[in-house]
Amino acid sequence: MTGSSTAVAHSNIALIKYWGKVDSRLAIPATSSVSLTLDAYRTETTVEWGAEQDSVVLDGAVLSGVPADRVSRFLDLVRDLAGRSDHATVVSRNTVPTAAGLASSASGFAALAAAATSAAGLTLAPRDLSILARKGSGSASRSVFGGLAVWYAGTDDLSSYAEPLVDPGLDLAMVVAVVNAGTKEISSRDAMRLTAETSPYYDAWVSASRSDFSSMLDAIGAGDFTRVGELAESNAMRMHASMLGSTPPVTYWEPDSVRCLRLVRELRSAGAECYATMDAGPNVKILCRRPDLATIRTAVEELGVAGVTTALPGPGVRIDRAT
Ligand code: 2P0
Repeated sequence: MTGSSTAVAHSNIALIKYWGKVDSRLAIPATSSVSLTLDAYRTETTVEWGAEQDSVVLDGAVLSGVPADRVSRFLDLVRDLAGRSDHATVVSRNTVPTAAGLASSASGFAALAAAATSAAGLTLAPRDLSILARKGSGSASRSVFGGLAVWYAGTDDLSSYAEPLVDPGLDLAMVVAVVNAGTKEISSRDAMRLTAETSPYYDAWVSASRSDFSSMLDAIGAGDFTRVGELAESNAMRMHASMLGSTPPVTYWEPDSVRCLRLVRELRSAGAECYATMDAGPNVKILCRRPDLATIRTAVEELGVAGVTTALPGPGVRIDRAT
C-alpha cells in the first residue's frame, strides 16, 4: 500500500519558552509553554510511502547522518502507529532558515507528522497529531495549531500536548530582526541539555517559568497586551540567563542582538509599545500590535541588521494534497 501526502506547517515563536526536558526520549518538557504561530515562515513536506529505504531531501539536498536518522526514527513512530514496515521518501522545503533559531524544527516536524500520517492512511485528531509531532521536536507540538497555542508539559506521553488558545483580540504582530541567519553553533537540543545538567540557575529558571506561564494565561485571558509583552520579554531573558550559567556557557547573542534589545526599549519609551524575545540564536523577535508594525519595521531597518521580516499570526498545519 503506497500513498502520498503534502502538508504545510508554520513556525512558532514561544512567548513563554520551553527550555529543558524531564524525559528526552518522549520529549516531555520540564515546563509548559505558550507560543504564537507565524504566517511568515513555513515548511512544505511531501511524504510517499512504499520505498525500500527512508530518504530525505531538504531544500534540494539529500540529508545524511544525524538529521536523516532523526527523520527515520520519527518515521518509525508512524510505522508503529500504522502497522506497516515499508519506508518513505520525504521531500521538504523550508522558508525558515534551517537551524538558525527561527523555529525550523517546529514547522518541519509538524509538517512531517501531518504528511507522514496522512500518506499512511491515518487520520489523527489534532491532539494526537500534536503528541506525535512533539516526539520529533518539542516545539513542533505547538505548530500543529494556528495563532496562540499552549503546550501543557504533562507528565507522560498522553498528557503532554498543545492546544489552541482563544485570542481575545490582542491584535498581535511580530517584527523579526534577523541578526544572523547562519546555522547556530550548538543545537537547542544540546544546549537545553547542557543547561539542565550544568547550570546552577536551571532550577530557578524552571520555577520562574512555571509562574510566568500561569501569569501569561491570565494576561492573555484578560486581553492585556502590556502584561503579555512584559512577561514574554522577561521569560526570554530568564531563559538566556539560565544558559549563561552553563559550563561551558551557552551564548547565542551577537552585538546586533543587544542593539535590537536597546531599540525595543527606546521604541517603547517613544510610545510604540513592543517587547523583545529571543530563542536559540542571535535573532530578536519583537512582539507588537498590528497598527505599530510599520513603525517598528522601519526602525529596525534603520538600525541596519542583516534582514527584517514582519509576521502576523499564521494558520495551523494542513494537508495540501493527498493521493
Ligand atoms: C521554544 N526553543 O519554546 C524554545 C525557546 C528554543 C528556545 O523549542 O530538542 O527544537 O527538538 O525538542 O523544539 C527549540 O527547541 O527542541 C525550542 P527539541 P526544539 O520555542
